[in-house]
Amino acid sequence: KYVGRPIPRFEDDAILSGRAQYVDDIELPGMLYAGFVRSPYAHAKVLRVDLTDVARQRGVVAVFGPREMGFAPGGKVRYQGEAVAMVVASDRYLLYDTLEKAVVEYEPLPAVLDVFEALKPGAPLVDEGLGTNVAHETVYEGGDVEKAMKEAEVMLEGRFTIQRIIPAAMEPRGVVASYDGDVLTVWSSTQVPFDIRKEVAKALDLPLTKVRVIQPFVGSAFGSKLLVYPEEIWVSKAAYLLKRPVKWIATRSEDFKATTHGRALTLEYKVGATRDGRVLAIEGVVYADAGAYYWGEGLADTAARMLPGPYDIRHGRIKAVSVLTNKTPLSAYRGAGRPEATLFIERIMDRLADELGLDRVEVRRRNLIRQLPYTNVFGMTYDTGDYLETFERGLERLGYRQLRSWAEEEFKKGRLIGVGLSVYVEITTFGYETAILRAERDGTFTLYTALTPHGQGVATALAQVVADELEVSIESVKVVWGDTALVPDGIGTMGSRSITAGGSAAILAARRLKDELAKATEKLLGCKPEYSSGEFKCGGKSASVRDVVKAVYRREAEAQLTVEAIYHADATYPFGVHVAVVEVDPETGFVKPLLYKSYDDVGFVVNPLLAAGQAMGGALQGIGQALYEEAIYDEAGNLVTANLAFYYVPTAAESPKYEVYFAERPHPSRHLTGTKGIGEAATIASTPAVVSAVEDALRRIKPGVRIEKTPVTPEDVWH
Ligand code: MCN
Ligand code: MO
Repeated sequence: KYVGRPIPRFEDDAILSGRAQYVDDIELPGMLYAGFVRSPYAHAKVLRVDLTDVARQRGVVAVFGPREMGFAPGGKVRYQGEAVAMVVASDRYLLYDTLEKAVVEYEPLPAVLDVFEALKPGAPLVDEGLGTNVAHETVYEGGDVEKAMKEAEVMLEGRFTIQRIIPAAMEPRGVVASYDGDVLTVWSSTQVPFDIRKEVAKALDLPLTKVRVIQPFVGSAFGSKLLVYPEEIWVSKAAYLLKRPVKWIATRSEDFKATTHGRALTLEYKVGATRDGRVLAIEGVVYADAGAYYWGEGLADTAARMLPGPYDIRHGRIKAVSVLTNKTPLSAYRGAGRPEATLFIERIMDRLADELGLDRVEVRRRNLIRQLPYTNVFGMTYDTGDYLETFERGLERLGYRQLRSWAEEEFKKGRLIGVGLSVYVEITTFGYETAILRAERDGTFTLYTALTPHGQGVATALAQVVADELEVSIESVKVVWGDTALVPDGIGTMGSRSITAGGSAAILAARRLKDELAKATEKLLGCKPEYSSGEFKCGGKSASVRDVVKAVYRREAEAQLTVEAIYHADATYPFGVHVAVVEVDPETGFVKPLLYKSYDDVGFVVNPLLAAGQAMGGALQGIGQALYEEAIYDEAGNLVTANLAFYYVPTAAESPKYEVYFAERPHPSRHLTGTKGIGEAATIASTPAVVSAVEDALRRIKPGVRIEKTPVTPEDVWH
């Protein structure tokens, strides 16, 4: 059995040795380089784009303005960094010089940068055609809020903002496109090759078969590469028109402005509870600072629907509102709506505990859902789990009580240490996924997946799953991903769905292949065989998989040696409890994360090494959200934090010590793998745990202090 074992990623050799091919490693003969002229204004009419001077520059092969490519729709730009022109040159260095020669005349317009300003009557409109800055609005409702609020003995009211952040994948976005006169091939640093194929085919009016999209190695994405971006279309179009390969690689600052941002939600809430700490009702509004274009991200909606979290809250009404502003468009970032919901509800739980003089653990214990499956007040059905039991075992395993008394002891010695706690339930997996499995002539197997891993090590996990199902050695299973020419369709790696949706598809394919091989064996041996460990046996005779496959290729028997499976994987909900320990330096205001411990019930764990890696990396991103990262704009709409000198992504130096545990009594999902996703869980749980820890520390010197925003900066610690 390979499932359940900490097998190192077989992807690592290529990555660590520098042989893995990323999009910028692709060099083709006659390659041209594309660059974009981007708006310095957050909001402006584009009066004139004159590229005649650019076109005359040495090395420039083609220029494209708004008319050719549809830049600046409606004759205006809506955020700093929006493209207004594209230049294609024969040399990358000449290219950047020539971009500066573009003449663009703007008429600056007042920019609106704050959600609440944008909602005021008379606010500048980001999209005049819409007639309002509200791009999307839905009310989620259940139970009887009015009645429950009347019964409530305690009322809390407040507002909490989780800041806008920049996904900052190590590898910026980039595209290469090449047209050979028949097929247009596009390589992109993406999570969604199948979507790109669809959109490029549509834009160029080509059949799907004439567009091939390849996802090379991708240096992370964190959800920021799950949209089809305009650059992917523009670069494809340029390559198609010019009949030469074209490459575009974003610079870091360009990537910070032209790749979607995340989070940026505000909750206004009213909570009604009993005096003994039971939450009866929650009511409020979640606002998303959606940026300049609403690309249907639905973040406020997910946050609203997941707001009750793992707690049994029977009455609720939350309005989700996405508001346009003159900033980079908002979209998914690791967790996409669930980190926000979890931070909000966990802050509320902490506050309720404090108001009632209850222990933070006790408040949670009293509100946790008792019986699964459970449909929350907004219609989300949590599938499996035993929250109370997992919570108690988790606290025990993480040594929460001991950590608290240790912090107490250290305080007597002059150290300011805080211990924070968070509990979460989150939603993972959706849609279908495709797997194709082929038995090769030499007795090995190739799995083609439509998943698009970009750091998770999914290929290794898929090999484990397939090797177990076929009862063969893992060395005989090769996994191939990231090419629309090899799999007909699929969705990709996102929403912590890969091992659950794609792994289940792989198991389904393996079962079908075994059936096919059994059919062929029956022909060969003349009896119905049993299969075990790579051997078919019946009536005292036996044949190895390899023999059977060979016989089929020689046409002595008949079977499909390539099978396809499509698996539909509904949502499944992991649950967990996390603990963060921080040290606060009241002099400098710096917060040092010391220790991060997680205890997750993600169903069966396929590869504990990979899953633990996800928990650690995920936690560090949530720590960044809690303490360091923020996309800051000035009043004019300039992105101030436009490079890594001003935008603080946590590094190994800020990393705490991690301890990762998985529930010893997991509650599997109903999918073939029995897994639930782990890819986002720690990002979801860590921000509230860290904020709670900082507050816990600060209370020792400032009783009653309450943290109501992220990030918690040194300035916040002082004040
Ligand atoms: N796994 C497991 N057992 C489980 C669940 C998962 O062994 N019960 C393993 C899987 O085999 C896989 C990894 O853990 O190797 C994550 O699996 P899964 O939870 O299915 O999530 P996905 O593979 O679909 O990854 C997507 C998720 C998301 S949505 C974001 S955002 C994110 C994340 O993964 N972006 C990442 N982790 C990232 N890690 C890296 N390095 N880079 C990113 O961009
Ligand atoms: Mo994601």
